[in-house]
Amino acid sequence: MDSLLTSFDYTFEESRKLFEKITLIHNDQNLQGFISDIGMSSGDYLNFQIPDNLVVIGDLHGDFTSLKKIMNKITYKEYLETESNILIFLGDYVDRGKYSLEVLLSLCSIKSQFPNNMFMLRGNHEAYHRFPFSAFDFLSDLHKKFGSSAQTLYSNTIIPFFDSLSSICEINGFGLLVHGGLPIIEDVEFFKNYKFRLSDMKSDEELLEEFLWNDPREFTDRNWQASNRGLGKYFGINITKNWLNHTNTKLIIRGHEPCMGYKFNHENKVLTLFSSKDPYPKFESAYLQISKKQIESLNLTADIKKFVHGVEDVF
Ligand SMILES: [Mn+2]
Repeated sequence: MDSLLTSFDYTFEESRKLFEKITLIHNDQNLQGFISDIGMSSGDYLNFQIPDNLVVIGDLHGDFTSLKKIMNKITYKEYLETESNILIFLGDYVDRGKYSLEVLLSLCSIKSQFPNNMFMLRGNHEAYHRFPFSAFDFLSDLHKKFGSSAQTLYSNTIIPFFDSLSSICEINGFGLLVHGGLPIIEDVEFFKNYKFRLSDMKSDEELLEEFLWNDPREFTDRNWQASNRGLGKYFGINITKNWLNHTNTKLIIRGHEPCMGYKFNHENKVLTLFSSKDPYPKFESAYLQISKKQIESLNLTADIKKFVHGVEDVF
């Protein structure tokens, strides 16, 4: 586990090189469209068959302690040695917590060791340059660490790294993993070529904004309403049911909202995971670890809570 701690000692040059290395890995994977026997990558879209084991981690927000605890609990090196085991992060690595850079560099270091089965999805906090918001502290953290070179590192290296992150992961027959939530899709024509649409969101601002910013809400008299966040929308259960029906999946797994580690919405068809604790003392942190067998024998999506583990052993 100590290799994660080395992220605290990275110099400016080492940080720059690591970000550039991972950006290249992402761009290569997207170009080749192939990751492993069970996965493919195409632009913003990752697509897997159900893996032998799946670990999903929610928002970290600069919480290095929670990251380290989770990596210890899953014994990540042994876990990732087997390429059919997949580890996916749901985005929001930076801001709010004390160790945004260290969390990002640790994740990049894991990705460089296990490029084919560890994946970082993009959160709204990794898209500030596309959809600005007020709580973006990451750049000022970089200034504290690297002084006047911070802006160059951010503009020339970190923005291209953020842009290289995929935003969506679909696991066939199981679910969709995304940071925020479902976009408001009311025209069923969308689903005829949805995989293509999901792979090319660089040119579809609205779709990307909604995947990164939307939240589920419990209303049934309408499909959506404006979000209090100022970006994205609140989506209702009809949007969720429609998506799952048309994509032959059972569940949406997303982060984006602090909660007591996890919560369900939309008749247990939307699972929220939140994995940050230090910046959110009133909430709990958790992660999902589930095997292929367990996925295939899930009768009710609510049963997935048996495989959600508290980072602090609170449940
Ligand atoms: Mn978020």
